[in-house]
Amino acid sequence: MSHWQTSRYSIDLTQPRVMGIVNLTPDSFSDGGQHAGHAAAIAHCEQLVREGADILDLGAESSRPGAATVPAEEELARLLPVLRAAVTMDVPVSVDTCKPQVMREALDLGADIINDIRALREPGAMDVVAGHACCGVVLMHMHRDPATMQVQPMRGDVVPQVRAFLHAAVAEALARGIAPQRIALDPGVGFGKTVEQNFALLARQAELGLAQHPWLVGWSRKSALAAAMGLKLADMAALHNEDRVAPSVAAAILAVERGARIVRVHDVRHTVAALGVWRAMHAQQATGEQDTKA
Ligand code: HH2
Repeated sequence: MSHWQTSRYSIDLTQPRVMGIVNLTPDSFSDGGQHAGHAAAIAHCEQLVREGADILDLGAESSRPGAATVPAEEELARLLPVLRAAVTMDVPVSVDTCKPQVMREALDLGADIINDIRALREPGAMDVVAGHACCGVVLMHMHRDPATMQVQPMRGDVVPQVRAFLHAAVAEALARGIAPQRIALDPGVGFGKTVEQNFALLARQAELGLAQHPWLVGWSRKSALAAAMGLKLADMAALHNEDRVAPSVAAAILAVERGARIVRVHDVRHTVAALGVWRAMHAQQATGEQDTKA
């Protein structure tokens, strides 16, 4: 798995990649409507690309705990004007959606990746992705749905449960003719898991297996990080964005160190800088290993 096949790009994963988040929702928990205006959102896409984003991820429906769904027409009205501009920016563009109608229109406009927090479980979603020649797809684990996931989070050891869920999702996608090199997987940090369960998924990321697919992980600004900062869960939402950068970047680097190939982040500039340090160390490790062999 050195590359991820997407509509227009075969993404080289020999280096970890940064997926920059562009939330087009007025109710997003992290940037609360800041980019709701199309022009501001397009400018934000351009800024993330300048900062070194390898992929843009456009989402027009919030999935924060308790969030309500929006009709497809509204999601499309928020998404399409920004997507039209984003596909001209020379980076792969992902669309974060669960709805088959939104997937179809996004792919028709040139989107490269469908990022589905419901792992193509909505009726018709699998048909759209399977019907496309080569778009990439992210299959993510979510327990229940955004409206209810934190009311009754998962129980017990999440690692085998997440592995079994994603194993089944991949099997179904392959059976429907989606080529394996198109599929990336995501353990779904914060989607129906307790703080401890989220950190178990980080600590034991390697145990998730399914190594023939790249892992994409999204720790950015998630409330589970609040516990590590000595805060109550609810206090994370009240924090200034700049105070959420350091824990988010730390979690992204820990995830990469445990094998993640793509990190989904709000703070692209800081994550790219931190990955520079990670890369510099690994380059020396590789050199050292070669010297030892010589
Ligand atoms: N997290 C969110 C949304 N989409 N997609 C993937 N693959 N992985 C994630 O962890 C993930 C995701 C929620 O975060 P955010 O986009 O910041 O918030 P909101 O959904 O409220 O806009």
